[in-house]
Amino acid sequence: MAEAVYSLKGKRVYVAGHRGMVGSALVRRLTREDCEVVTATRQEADLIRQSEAEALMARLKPDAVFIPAAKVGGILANDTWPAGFLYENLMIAANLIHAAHQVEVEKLLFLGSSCIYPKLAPQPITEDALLTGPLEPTNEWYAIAKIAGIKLCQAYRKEHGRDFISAMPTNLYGPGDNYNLQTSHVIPALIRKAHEAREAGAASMTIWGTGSPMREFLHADDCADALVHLMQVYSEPGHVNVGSGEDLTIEALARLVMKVVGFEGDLEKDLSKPDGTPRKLMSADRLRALGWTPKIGLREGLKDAYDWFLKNQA
Ligand code: GFB
Repeated sequence: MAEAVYSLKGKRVYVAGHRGMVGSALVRRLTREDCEVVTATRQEADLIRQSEAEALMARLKPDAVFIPAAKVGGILANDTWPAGFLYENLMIAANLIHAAHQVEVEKLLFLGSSCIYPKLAPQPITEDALLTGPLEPTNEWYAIAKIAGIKLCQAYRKEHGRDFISAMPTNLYGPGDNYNLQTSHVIPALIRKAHEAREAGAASMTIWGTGSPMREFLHADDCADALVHLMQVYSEPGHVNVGSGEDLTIEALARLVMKVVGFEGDLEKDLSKPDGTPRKLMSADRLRALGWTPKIGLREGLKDAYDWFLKNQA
């Protein structure tokens, strides 16, 4: 178990993007720490606007900052709106990290994504694979913005001695996910498709692509727990992978979701849709060595996500 290097006790902690899936999981998780959580809605401060981000940070004067705020989406959204994914994510990262430096935030954790790694990185992907090869074209825009965020944290550490760190989570899912079939990630899409196929008594449901790409998944509550842990035990320039350490094919995932939802029809494939990167299993070694392991298995996590869907979206 790694030693604590930063205590959240009695601290004022700003969670940027608290209405998103990871941000809301972080706010839930932080209720177990003896700290004061502060947030702001987009109406109060649009983080894409530098003056608003700086004014907010000056008003909140947090001791610690988590940055899960981002424009996020699945493979099709990333591929369809490259300008939005690059511009908005660059602005959020630059505005918040610089503003945190201005108000002398003690500790900051920036969140990225496993898509920062080269498309054909050796598996499992270790942190040092960053910037060793070309990115996956469907999400290079988002990836470049997130790589810039990692580099900003490192630059402010190097030039100004700031304790700013970065974590790169794998594909996440859980309560509060986006269930819009055009913009969502794969898990909410499969849950919704299986649910609607079952309700309609359909003979089949359709997945995008060949079903052969492999993906690793982590429940948002596990992710939030790992982020709070990193905030307390980690203080290095290098980013840390946050994953479950296990992956499966999209077809196997679809069959598991069908079981959880109770849809017994066939699986069809829409080959006009992209597969994206063939595999992106991240090495979990660095995070394990820091004393953290996931607690929510995939089947259990899918049940939890489906419960949330039934209560909030169905
Ligand atoms: O979750 P997803 O959209 O994102 O897709 P990525 C994962 C895989 O599931 C792809 C397949 O191979 C999709 O083709 N898939 C099958 C589906 N059926 C569906 C469906 O109905 N909806 C969706 N969305 N996918 C994203 C990046 O990549 O991952 C982001 O674009 C970010 O930048 C995020 O990094 C975590 O894993 O391909």
